[in-house]
Amino acid sequence: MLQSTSRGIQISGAFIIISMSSVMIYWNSYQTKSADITIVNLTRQTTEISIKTCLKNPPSLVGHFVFHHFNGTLEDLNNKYQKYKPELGGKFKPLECQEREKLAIIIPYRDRQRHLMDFLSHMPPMLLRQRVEFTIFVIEQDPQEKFNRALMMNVGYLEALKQDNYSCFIFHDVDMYPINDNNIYKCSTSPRHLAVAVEKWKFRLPFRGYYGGVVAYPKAVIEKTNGFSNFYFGWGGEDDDLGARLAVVGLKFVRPAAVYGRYATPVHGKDKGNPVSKDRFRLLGNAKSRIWYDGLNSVVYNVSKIEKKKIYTHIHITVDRQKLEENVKLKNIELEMQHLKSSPINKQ
Ligand code: UDH
Ligand code: MN
Repeated sequence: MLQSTSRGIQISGAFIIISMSSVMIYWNSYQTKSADITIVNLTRQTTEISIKTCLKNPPSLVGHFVFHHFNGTLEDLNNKYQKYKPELGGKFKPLECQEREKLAIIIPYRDRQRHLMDFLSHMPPMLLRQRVEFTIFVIEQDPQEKFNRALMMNVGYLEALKQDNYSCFIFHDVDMYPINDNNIYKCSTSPRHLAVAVEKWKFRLPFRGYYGGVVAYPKAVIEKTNGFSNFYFGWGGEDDDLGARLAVVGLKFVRPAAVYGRYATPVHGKDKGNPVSKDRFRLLGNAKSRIWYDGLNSVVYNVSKIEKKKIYTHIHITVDRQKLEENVKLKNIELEMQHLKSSPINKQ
């Protein structure tokens, strides 16, 4: 690269651009030691610089930015994002570089059209500045049963993997809007809790073990914890359950600094179909013992419709609570039988 740069110094005209690009790129690669840069066809007439791998902290980041409520239509957003050429279903790829990680953003959803439009307006520009390759999946639970946020997360994970081999999953409330793009939407080997300083909690953690709002999980960790519990119908408890699962498999959440993990949150009331769960403390009491049979390996749901929109994928789900709870119990019995069969006494 240095050799190419010094050749650039010999020529005139395009010289300044060539040398400035080279200097900038050199600075990036020095910063992260991971930039994979090729300078192709360096001649007097044409200079093409292709950056192969996206940087973790690209120079396009702006730091703090403002959340604006959006009043337009989905069609307006389709037009706005057309220049990024998202694939059908809303797969966005950075135009400037190649990103190795594929991110699925999973939104548990019901009847929050206004919040969803704000989300779709606010998120892609930030994610594109961060050079993330991403798809937004909205997982909508039909109205017949109480809302089950964690169940929608399990469904989102399984359904996203049917579409592509995503390696990173961010489970995201529809009404939380990041306002600092140094809060990078990529995965590390540890799971990360991103909603550290949230407006509705006066930009502080409400309590130390708060894992609500937005979490980033690499695929391998979700498999380890058997996803999320299927039992939390109604509001509350399911996010604390995630913490319990991680403790069982010996992992901890890490967090970005509070100056980065900042979120704007609109004020809203309680949703009709999501009353505070009376079962949540009882469920949390045995969360650690349920992890092996209550999760991805026992979830039951029905996909009623998949809409591949231009800028996101909308999946409609129906849940039969009785069937689901029966299946989870059956899984428990199945695993106990296997355990008994493989115990040393039975092997003799
Ligand atoms: N969600 C929906 N629809 C619902 C319920 C929940 O889409 O009917 C999703 C949505 O992504 C939302 C997330 O689940 O962001 C979390 O639900 P929430 O926004 O109700 O949770 P929050 O922690 O609780 O914001 C606010 C309850 C209001 C009580 C205010 C009194 N202090
Ligand atoms: Mn909310």
